[in-house]
Amino acid sequence: MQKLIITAALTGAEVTRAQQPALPISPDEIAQAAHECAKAGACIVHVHARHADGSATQDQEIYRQIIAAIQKRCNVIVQVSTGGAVGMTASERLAPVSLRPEMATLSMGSVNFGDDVFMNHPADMASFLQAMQAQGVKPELEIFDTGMLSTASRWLKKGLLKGPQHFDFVLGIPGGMAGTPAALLYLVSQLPAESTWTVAGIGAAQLPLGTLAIELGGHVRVGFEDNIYYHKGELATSNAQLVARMARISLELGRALATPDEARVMLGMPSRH
Ligand code: KMH
Ligand code: ZN
Repeated sequence: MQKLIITAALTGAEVTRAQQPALPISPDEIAQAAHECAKAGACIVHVHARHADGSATQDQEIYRQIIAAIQKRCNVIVQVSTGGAVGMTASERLAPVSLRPEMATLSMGSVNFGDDVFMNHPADMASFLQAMQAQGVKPELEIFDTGMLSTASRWLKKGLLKGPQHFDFVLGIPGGMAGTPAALLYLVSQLPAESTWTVAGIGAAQLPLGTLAIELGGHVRVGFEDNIYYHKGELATSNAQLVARMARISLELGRALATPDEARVMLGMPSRH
């Protein structure tokens, strides 16, 4: 089995300080959290920017500061969000990609998102992919429901996507696919050949789906974007605490952890530029 790649989704666009007092918000706090997660075993950090007041933003300058602050501290792979927050325009969401981060997310379709709709028009998705390809940014394909995986397969057949792809199954969003083992097993059964995949279980699904992914040969995403608790009713003290638990489980199950450089090779990415 491949070594395990742990992604830490540090901040997200929705969680507030009121809900999770340890949520990193400023570029320095995000970089500090990234460094702690890297020390705990994470190879990728999925980042969202926030204004100082905590509101979500895709401001390029804030992303630039976040990326620089992380790279000053550690060698972790920085993956920027192009999902941003519900309601943002496509051009707003795409802004951090021109900074040429190593990776960026690419949502593969629209989905109800709690009481909102997370819109991803096919034309916008295609233009996001084109921008990533032009800038040498590795996309991580975000799958919230089965039709999105079919879209990715179609894009592979058409040659829009080329070579082995890395997928993130985001399971348990109200409106998306459920955070259950059966849902994960189905998605894995539908993956195009040679794909790599990770799972982001939302809320209480984070721990069981992460553990299942370790057993199945997939990879794992944890962090405050998806889950703010360590146990039911007990807030996690940091993103790194959630990473460390996954790292421990993986090692207990006999699966070694990838370093960021090993993850770059596994994901077909160039060494750090
Ligand atoms: N905040 C969500 C609406 C991504 O980062 O690419 C979208 C999201 C996905 O978080
Ligand atoms: Zn995100």
